[in-house]
Amino acid sequence: MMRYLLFPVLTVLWVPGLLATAAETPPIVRLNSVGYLPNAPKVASIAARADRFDVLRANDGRVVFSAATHGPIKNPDTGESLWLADFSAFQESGEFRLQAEGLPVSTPFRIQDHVYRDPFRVAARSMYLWRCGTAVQGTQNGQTFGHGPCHLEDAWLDFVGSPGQKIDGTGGWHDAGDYNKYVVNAGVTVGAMLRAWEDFEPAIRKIPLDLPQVAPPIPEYLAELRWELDWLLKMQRVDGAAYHKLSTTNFGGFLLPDLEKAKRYVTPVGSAATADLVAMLAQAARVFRPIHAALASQYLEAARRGREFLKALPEEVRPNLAGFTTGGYGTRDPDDRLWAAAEFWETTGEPDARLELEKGLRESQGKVDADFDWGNVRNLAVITYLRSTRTDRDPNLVALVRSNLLSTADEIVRTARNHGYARPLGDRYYWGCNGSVARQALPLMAAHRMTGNEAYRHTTLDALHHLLGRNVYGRSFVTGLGFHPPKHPHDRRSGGDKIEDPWPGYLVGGAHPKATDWKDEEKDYRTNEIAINWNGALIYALAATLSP
Ligand code: 9MR
Ligand code: ZN
Repeated sequence: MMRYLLFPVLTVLWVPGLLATAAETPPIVRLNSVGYLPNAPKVASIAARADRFDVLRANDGRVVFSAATHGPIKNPDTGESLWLADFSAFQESGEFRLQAEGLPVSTPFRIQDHVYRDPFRVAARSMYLWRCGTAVQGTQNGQTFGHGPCHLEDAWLDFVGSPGQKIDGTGGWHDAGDYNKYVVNAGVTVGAMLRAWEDFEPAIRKIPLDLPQVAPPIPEYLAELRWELDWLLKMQRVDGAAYHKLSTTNFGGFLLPDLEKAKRYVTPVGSAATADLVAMLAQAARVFRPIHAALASQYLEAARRGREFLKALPEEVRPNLAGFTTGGYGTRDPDDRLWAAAEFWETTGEPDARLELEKGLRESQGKVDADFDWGNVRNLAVITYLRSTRTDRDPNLVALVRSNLLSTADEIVRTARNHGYARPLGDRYYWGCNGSVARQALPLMAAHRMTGNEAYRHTTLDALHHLLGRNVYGRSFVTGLGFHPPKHPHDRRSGGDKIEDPWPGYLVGGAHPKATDWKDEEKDYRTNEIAINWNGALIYALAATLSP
C-alpha cells in the first residue's frame, strides 16, 4: 500500500522550490537522509506518538519492514518526547522511506554499502575548494562553483617589524567563511586528515576525488594535504618559529576571494602555532616518506627546526595579535607541545622526543578527552602514542592511556545511547560543536582498532547520522548533501557569487548555546559558519565508514 500518498500536502512541501515553507515545519521523522550501511544499526527519531512504523520502498511504497517503536523517551536538550524506530534488522539495499501510522512519511534515504562514498568525496573536495592562491572550480548538483587566483600578495611583514616588506605566504586553505589563514586551526584539521590517511589509507585510495590540477603519483587526498603543508613551510621563520596567523586586520566583506584586495599580514610568532606546525610536518614526513622521499625530508627538516626553537624556549610564547580583530585561536601550548613531541618521536624514534611525550602524558595522568577541538590537541598525541609499534614505550604508561581511551570511548557510546538523536556529544552545545561531534570519531575508531568492539564504530556512525539529519531540525548540516541542507552558510564565497546554492560539502558549526539555536542565516556566524577544522573532522568520520 502506498501509505505515504495519504499525506500529499506535506510531501509537496518538500519539493525544492518550497523549502522555505518546509523550514518552519521540521519533518516528524528524523533520520540520516543520506542513508545507512546495510549491516549497521539504523534508527530514526520520531517527534510524535507512534506505536509502530513501516519501512516502505521509495519507488512503489511497498512495505518491506515493520516493527514496534520504543518510547516515549524524553530528550531534555530539545524538550521533546521522541519515539525511536529501530530498523537495524532490515538489511536490504535500495531507496526507502519510513512512516509511522497516521504520521507523515519521511524523506527518502538509501541503504547501501557505498552510501558515504560520495559524501566523503564531496567533503574532501571541499578542502580543495578552500584553496587560496589559485583558481578553483567544482560542480555539484549541476552547478559550477569557482573563483580566480586569490591573495597573491600574501603577506606583509608590517606587524613583525619590517613595514612595507613581504614574504611569500601564498597557498594553503582559507580558514572558514573568512579567507584568513591560521596555523593553530590548521593543526587540528591536518592532524585529523593525516590520521584518516594513517587509519584508512586503502579505503581512501579507492575513492577518486576528481580534483583538477592534481597529477599522479601523489594520491589526490595527499596532494590536497600537501597544498596546506607547503603553505605551512612558508609560515615558518628561519629560527624555526611559526607565525601565528596570516590575516587582514579586520574581517572582509562577502566577496569572492579574488576580489578581496585588503592587505594581509603575518602576525608575530607563537609557541602553540610552532608546536602545531612541528606536529603536522613531522606526521606528514612519515606519511609522505614512501611516496615522495624528498618532500618528506623537507617536512622533517622544518619540523626539526621548529622543535629546536621550542626546546630552546620552554616558556609559552603568546603571539601579540594587537591590531587584528580577526580570528584569535588563542590557546595554551602544553597540549600542542605534547602533540609535537608525539609526532616527532613516532616519525624519527628519537629518544628525547619520547621522554618529553611520556613526561607530558604522565603529568596529565594519561587523560583522554571525549570532546576536543583546536584548543586541545592532546588526543592527537595520545592516539599516535597508542598506535605506535615502536618498542621503547613505557608499558605501564601504555596500559594507563589505553585504559583511559577505552573508558572515554565507552562514555561516548553511553552518551549517544542516552540521547534522543544519538548525539555522541550529548547536551554540550558550543561554537563549532558539530565539528566536535564528528571529531569524536577519532577516539572512537582508535578504541575500535584496539578492541574490535563494533559499538565504537556504530557510535561513529551515530555521529554522522546526527549530522546528516537525525536531529531536531530533521535536516542535513552539510551543504549540498542530504535533505534540506544549509542554504545560507556564513561563507564569503557562497554569499559573494551569483549562484543560489552555497558551495558544497561544508559542515556548519551548529546550534548553541541551546540545542535549538541554529539559524540557517548568512549573518549568523556563531551557528552557521563553516570551517576547516569541522570539515577535517567530518572527513575523518566519513573515511571511517568506507570499506577497504
Ligand atoms: O571555531 C572557533 C570557536 O571555537 C571560537 O569560539 C570562535 C570565537 O573565537 O572562533 C571560531 O573560529 C572562527 C575563527 O576565529 C575565524 N574564522 C572562522 C572560525 C569559525 O567560526
Ligand atoms: Zn585566498
